[in-house]
Amino acid sequence: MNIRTASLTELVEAARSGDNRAVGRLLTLVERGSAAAEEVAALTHPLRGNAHVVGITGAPGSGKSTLVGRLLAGWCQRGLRPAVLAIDPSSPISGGAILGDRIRMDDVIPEGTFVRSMATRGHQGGLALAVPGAVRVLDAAGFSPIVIETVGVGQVEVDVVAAADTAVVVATPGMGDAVQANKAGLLEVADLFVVNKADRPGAADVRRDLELMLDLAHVTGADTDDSGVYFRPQILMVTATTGTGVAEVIDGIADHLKHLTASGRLADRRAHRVKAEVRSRAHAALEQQLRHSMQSDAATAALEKAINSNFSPVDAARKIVQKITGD
Ligand SMILES: Nc1nc2c(ncn2[C@@H]2O[C@H](COP(=O)(O)OP(=O)(O)OP(=O)(O)O)[C@@H](O)[C@H]2O)c(=O)[nH]1
Ligand SMILES: [Mg+2]
Repeated sequence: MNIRTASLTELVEAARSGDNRAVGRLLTLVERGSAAAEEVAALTHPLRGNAHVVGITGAPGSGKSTLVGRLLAGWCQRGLRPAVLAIDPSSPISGGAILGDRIRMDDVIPEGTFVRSMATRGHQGGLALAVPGAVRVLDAAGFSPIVIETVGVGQVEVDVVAAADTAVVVATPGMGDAVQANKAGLLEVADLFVVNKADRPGAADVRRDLELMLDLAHVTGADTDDSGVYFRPQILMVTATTGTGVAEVIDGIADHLKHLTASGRLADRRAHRVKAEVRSRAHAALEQQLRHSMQSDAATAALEKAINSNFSPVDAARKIVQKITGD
């Protein structure tokens, strides 16, 4: 099959039968956005919907990529077929990493796994559309677990991780990570904490800080969901560079999936994910209409009037929205 000239249906078929080049091509289309991305999203829904989606986040340089490389190897040993979507905040043009010493995923990929970086800058429609689309392609191709690795700094990145089945937050000694994670809202979304670089001094302090914050959340009931289900995230000490503690992380991730299945929460999380994607797609569609509508004569006239101040911005905005909704 010629990857460049194949139809989207052929590409999806090929991806499903294990052709990783087809998977790569589909992910490129999803990443670019536009009509082809929408068609891929439609063709891959709901082909399987069984993959265990694992979000991993942490500060720059906390060792996420090193950890993910270890997890991939461990999963492969257990007969799984994992894939990774690394959401890369660095510019695709400069290729510049935030830290000079970061691990390139290429260096840690075991055979049989699939790893893909997705640049976030200049992305049409943004991560909110690209990530669910990409996850569905990987799921259709039969990969599981599917890891989404993000640098947990912005709200969008936190949302991406929160939308996973299992959210793993990586903290390290000496960076005030527990406090930072709390501020970023990561404490609420975490299902499992990894204290990485446990070979460094201060790791026990990070653990203690996290325990205290979890205790506090439990006392206030902030950690218990609507149906009263309580799951206390484990805090695992890891040295990703040597692999110490990685087996426990693999077990912890599997345990969390068992909990989700047994408590019925898995269906809720997946429903939440579909809802979030539908919302993002509707949002993008409306925004496009708005852009279009802003160029209309009526919008130009309303803007003109608002600038010359005999028309309030509220009225001008209403007028423009009316053009879209027809009210
Ligand atoms: N001492 C020690 N160093 C580690 C450990 N894990 C990772 N590192 C080092 O930390 C540095 C950053 O590791 P990465 O895996 O690139 O971290 P990252 O979180 O993926 O970084 P970004 O993708 O840039 O956010 C590298 O030099 C690693 O070798 C660990 O357990 N102990
Ligand atoms: Mg990394």
